[in-house]
Amino acid sequence: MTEPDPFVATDTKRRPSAQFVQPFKHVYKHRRITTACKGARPKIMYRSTDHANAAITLTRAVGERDAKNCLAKESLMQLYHFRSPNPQKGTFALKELGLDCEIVPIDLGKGEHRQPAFLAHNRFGRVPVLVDGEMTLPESHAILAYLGEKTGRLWPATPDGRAEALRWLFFLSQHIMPPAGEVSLRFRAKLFGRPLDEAAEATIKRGEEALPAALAIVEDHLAQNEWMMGAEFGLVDCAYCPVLNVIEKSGFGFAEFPRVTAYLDACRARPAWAQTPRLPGL
Ligand SMILES: N[C@@H](CCC(=O)N[C@@H](CS)C(=O)NCC(=O)O)C(=O)O
Repeated sequence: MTEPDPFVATDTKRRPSAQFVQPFKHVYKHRRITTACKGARPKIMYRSTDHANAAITLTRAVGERDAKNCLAKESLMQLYHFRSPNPQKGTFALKELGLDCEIVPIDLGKGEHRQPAFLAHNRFGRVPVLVDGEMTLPESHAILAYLGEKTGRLWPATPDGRAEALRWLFFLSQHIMPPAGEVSLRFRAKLFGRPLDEAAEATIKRGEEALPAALAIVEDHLAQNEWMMGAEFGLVDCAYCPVLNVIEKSGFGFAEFPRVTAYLDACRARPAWAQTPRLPGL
């Protein structure tokens, strides 16, 4: 006997449109999710071997509009991911927050980030990208801010606290990540077994020369603060840790920056970091 096709509703009275079901076809393979939906039975539980089944069940129960709202609210987020520093900010944060999220691997080595399927999520062809319901969000720091706003955890509650968090995320983007990207050419060359030519050596040197000024700011900040936002670990630390880590793993010495060294060790000692996927050598 052939398996019933889960994408074809047998009850055609309230059959979901193909347009509604289509986006769910490729996701939610092995997850049990619970959905509470107003107007349906108080709690509809389904094993979501595919999300289309859920869409069908809910549509039959409450009609397509409510089912759509319900699923959008209850759906798992998805993080398009590679085990490199920028996506690691997202996975580290998700582990710290204890949030469930489907990790969708994008293999940069195979060029999957340049395929139309991924470019539809981020025209710039970079990971991470977070998808939450109708929202598609590239840029690691925007993702951290979103997770902070969405959960109200590991993120400041006051306007000045939030501005301070953004200040440190912008500082990282603007003043640390560009030279970090340059020095990490050394790490990438080792990872992919490629020799460094003269131009690459010059780029690495430029990064090594630019980093100390920015790291000195972080070093001074850490004189008064255990974590980037003060006494409590937070999402801003989820951004700094993978970047400082790749700088160190690229052979840049932190000897001049003992507080940065201790801070990085403290970040890496967190259980959530141990669970954060990483490339060999990171
Ligand atoms: N500003 C972006 C940078 C993202 C980024 O450059 N990601 C790298 C992986 S760590 C990437 O996707 N590289 C692919 C490429 O450069 O083609 C962010 O913070 O998310």
